[in-house]
Amino acid sequence: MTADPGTAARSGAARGTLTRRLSAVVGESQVLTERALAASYETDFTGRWSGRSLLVVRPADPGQVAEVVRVCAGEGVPIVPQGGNTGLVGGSTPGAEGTEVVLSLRRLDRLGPVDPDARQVTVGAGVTLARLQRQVRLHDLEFGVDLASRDSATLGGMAATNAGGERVLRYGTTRANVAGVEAVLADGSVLDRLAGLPKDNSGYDLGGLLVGSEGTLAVLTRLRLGLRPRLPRRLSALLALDSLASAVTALTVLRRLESLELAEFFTAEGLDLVLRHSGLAAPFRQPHPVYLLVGCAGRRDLVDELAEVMAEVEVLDVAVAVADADRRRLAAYRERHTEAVNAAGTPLKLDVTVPLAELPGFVADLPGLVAGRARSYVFGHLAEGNAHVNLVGVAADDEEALVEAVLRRVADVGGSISAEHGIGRAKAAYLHLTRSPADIALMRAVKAAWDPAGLLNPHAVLPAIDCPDH
Ligand code: 2HG
Ligand code: ZN
Repeated sequence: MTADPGTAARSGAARGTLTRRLSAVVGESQVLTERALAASYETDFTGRWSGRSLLVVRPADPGQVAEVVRVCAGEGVPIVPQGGNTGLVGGSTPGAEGTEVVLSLRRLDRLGPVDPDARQVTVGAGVTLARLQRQVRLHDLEFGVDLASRDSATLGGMAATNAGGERVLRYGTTRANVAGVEAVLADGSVLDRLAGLPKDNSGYDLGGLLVGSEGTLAVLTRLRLGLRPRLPRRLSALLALDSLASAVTALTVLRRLESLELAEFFTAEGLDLVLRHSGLAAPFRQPHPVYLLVGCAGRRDLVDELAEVMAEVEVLDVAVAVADADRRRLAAYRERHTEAVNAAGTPLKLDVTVPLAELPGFVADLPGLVAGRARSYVFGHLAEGNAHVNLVGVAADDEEALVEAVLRRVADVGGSISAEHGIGRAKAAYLHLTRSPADIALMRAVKAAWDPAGLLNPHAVLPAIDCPDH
């Protein structure tokens, strides 16, 4: 379709005014209007979510973010906030229309001093997880959340999406590790809930509501994060098992270990893909149906502790690692799934969670459900029943039907259509499968209260229209 030249000229003029006004706030070099410069902000890691921005703006501090939001609000221009662009549900990339400003928070990278008494630290939204980890380690402390994209994922993005990751079974999701937030509201005013008071029952938890709101209610600029003492001893083990049901049984036993902090599952198909993609040597002499990567951290001898409970676990094979390099090698078999799947083709990613008792049946049914329509790779976080269903080779005209089939199955067994990646654009149309009409109506009312003009990440989370089968 050819654009009406009149409309194009008008929108070109509007873009020129916006560019000038934003340049006055952040400096000309931080407003990216050229395709080549904006491109990396417009496409996600998988290549599935690719759009066009009106422009990309890169403020340096919370004050500039407030000004940028004020200018955009004044011009009626929608904003898509973006952190490290590691999200997987199209929640931080623009749509195809070229009407949204991408607001990159990456330059908000101030890392405040660690407060060893409160065990807290204040960080800019653009600080990466890996940088935080390095810094707090110097104080013998650590941050509870860890995930494979740690080198690029920013704390602002992690809070906005309530990222989960590998250690939720011990330390909870990002929500449990955020003590306070600062955010710019839709009109450019600032919500300051950064004090990090462990007790504060003075009314609604406004900052808490922003965690997991995916940039639809406000723009997170700074975070007060809770830290924990660093545990000196670590151990990883890779268990080979005959089925996912056996992995669930093994987990029940392993949970007696106070030191347990991660339990990640993957299957023979996924490991085979990782080995072919990475060139890593296989962990065992022969392949096995299911693998469980276990991680422990504590103060005592973890090898003895693990050996004690392992006597009750039926495994086909096991590899144990204590030295950092060996632990990293075992972790790579699980952590390199995402890149290996991506190399196999642009995946359809369904990050779902089902009650743990339902997980083995759900995963066993998947190949039948997608037979002849996709290759499926499933891996994830066992304790939360969180399966990352990656479908490769899906025909474009079958995508919707396939997503719906899998997500309906999730709903049927009492699960959630998003465990940890969020709803973004990818799942908005399916929200009604696991959230009630009353839930969605309340979410819409919350959205209207925070963002009356609907300019903050307008296409994320809430479906554009009410779904018919409500
Ligand atoms: C993980 O657990 C991430 O590695 C990404 O949540 C999952 O690639 C995926 O589907
Ligand atoms: Zn995950």
